Amino acid sequence: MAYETIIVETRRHVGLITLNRPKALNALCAQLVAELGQALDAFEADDEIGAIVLTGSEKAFAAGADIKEMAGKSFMDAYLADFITDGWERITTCRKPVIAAVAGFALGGGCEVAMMCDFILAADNAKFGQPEITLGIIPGAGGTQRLTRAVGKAKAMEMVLTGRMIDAAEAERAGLVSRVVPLAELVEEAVKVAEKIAGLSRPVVLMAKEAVNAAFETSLSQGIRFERRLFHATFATEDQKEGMAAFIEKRSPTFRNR
Ligand code: CO8
Repeated sequence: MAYETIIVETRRHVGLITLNRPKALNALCAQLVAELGQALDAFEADDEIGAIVLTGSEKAFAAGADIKEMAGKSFMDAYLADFITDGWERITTCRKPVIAAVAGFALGGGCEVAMMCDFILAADNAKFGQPEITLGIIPGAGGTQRLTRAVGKAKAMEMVLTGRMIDAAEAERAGLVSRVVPLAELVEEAVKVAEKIAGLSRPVVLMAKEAVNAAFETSLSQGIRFERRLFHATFATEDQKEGMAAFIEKRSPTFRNR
């Protein structure tokens, strides 16, 4: 598949997608969003791939939706085309884990795309923000919802109402990112984490991801019930037998994704 706005590579059992519109700081134009969706489809369908890393450049993960593309849209253009469902949420339907490796600016739609991933590893130069208000719009790809769930009302409200950016250290303190690493190590660290996940039992990884995601959609008691059912289901896998036997025999497990 020939892509023009992203670079797609495979590192062992990891799919690596690099947003690649450097002149526009990886602004998320329609073509990029469509290509991102195609690359995710391909990695989802590839049995060799166990986890996916999504990254940008050292200067920008993505500086938002493409303002030049959006500027002339009318309400009717946006409404009738349902501007946003068009591929934008594809990351959230991925069953395989997707890690965002964020360096530089992750603004507007860029911050929203990072938050759609399962977790964010940030470089020490990362900056997160929802500056839409300064353009006369509000976030439209989950910014008001996912940011609020991640950092709480006070910080989300300030960021969304003022457009203030937060740096990597503040993002880590607020719980938006799982870890901050030196810029030079970001992609390799993210790939290493993804390789670790890819080396575990695929069905059990999918169940773990599904269970954590249930925490955002259910009451505590429903979520715990859901977790319990999946927990029970892990005992039906060969990988559970292998994982526990390997522990008892003091050796490394070989998971067969069964
Ligand atoms: N869209 C289009 N082009 C952009 C964008 C963008 N979001 N961001 C940067 N660029 C372009 C600039 O226009 C410039 O291009 P050119 O050289 O042709 O003029 C080039 O990238 C470099 O940018 P700067 O010269 O501005 O670089 P600086 O280092 O001086 O500044 C900033 C970097 C601070 C990141 C600055 O570029 C900026 O403020 N960018 C806009 C950030 C922003 O407002 N993002 C939010 C966009 S709105 C949005 O994301 C809504 C999402 C809704 C989701 C629903 C979608 C369906």
